[in-house]
Amino acid sequence: MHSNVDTFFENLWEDYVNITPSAYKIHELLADSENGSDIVNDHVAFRTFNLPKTSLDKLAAHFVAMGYTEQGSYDFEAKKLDARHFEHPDETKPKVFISELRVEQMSQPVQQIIHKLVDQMDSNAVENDNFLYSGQHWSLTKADYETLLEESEYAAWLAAWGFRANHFTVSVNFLNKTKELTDVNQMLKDAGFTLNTAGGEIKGSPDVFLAQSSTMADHAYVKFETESKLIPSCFYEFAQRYKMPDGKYYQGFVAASADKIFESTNSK
Ligand code: OOG
Ligand code: NI
Repeated sequence: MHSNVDTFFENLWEDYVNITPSAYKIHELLADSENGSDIVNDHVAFRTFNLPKTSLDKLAAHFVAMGYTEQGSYDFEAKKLDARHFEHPDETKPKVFISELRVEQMSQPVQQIIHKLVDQMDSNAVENDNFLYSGQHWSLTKADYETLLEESEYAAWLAAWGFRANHFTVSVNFLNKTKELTDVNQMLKDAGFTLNTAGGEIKGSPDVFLAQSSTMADHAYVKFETESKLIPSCFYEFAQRYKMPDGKYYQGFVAASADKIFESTNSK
């Protein structure tokens, strides 16, 4: 288990940018480095299967060991996912959003493929220091990837990319250049990035104390058993938080918005 939060996020970032080169350009675009202002990350997100070797709880244990505590839980009926979020006592550390697929609710063929993958994992792999940026622990055929993709884009993404940050999230509140998500979206579009428009470019609003947007995922080559293929990898998200009536910034997530953010790894 990691003890140093900063080293952990540096390693996680390194793995993420490897398959998400847009992230560098987005940092250049939004950070005000001439004035010494860097990007603050609102949160990072992970995806997993709800099987004993890979459960949300086992991923979360890494964060609990780093001082994080569970703060909220979310249910995604249509996508058959459960999620929880975790916060660190130091508010400048990114929040963590972990979701898991309810494997038992998938069709028999899909369940069989997922079990075939997870059976290839070392039984204690999830406890390794580097597990959360260790990628794929199995070999996957293109045919199996495509079967998963037909039923659950989430399952296909996870089968292809394994365990790693699915996205980092710029905290718009901490930017120097602007503190408005609409401005950020315009800057991104002017620079040629494609935004996720599922449920509208902006998901959420001041009414739910959180507004979010995201790019559509980059594409990167993934190795299947006999060939490589260019598929959606990871994306970048942007979050603007609003004050609640008690004067504190909302720190949770919004299920209706998250439901659409998941679609940032869709092909179309
Ligand atoms: C997570 C999607 C939800 C958010 O901020 O609401 C999310 C995912 O795509 O794995 O990140
Ligand atoms: Ni997110």
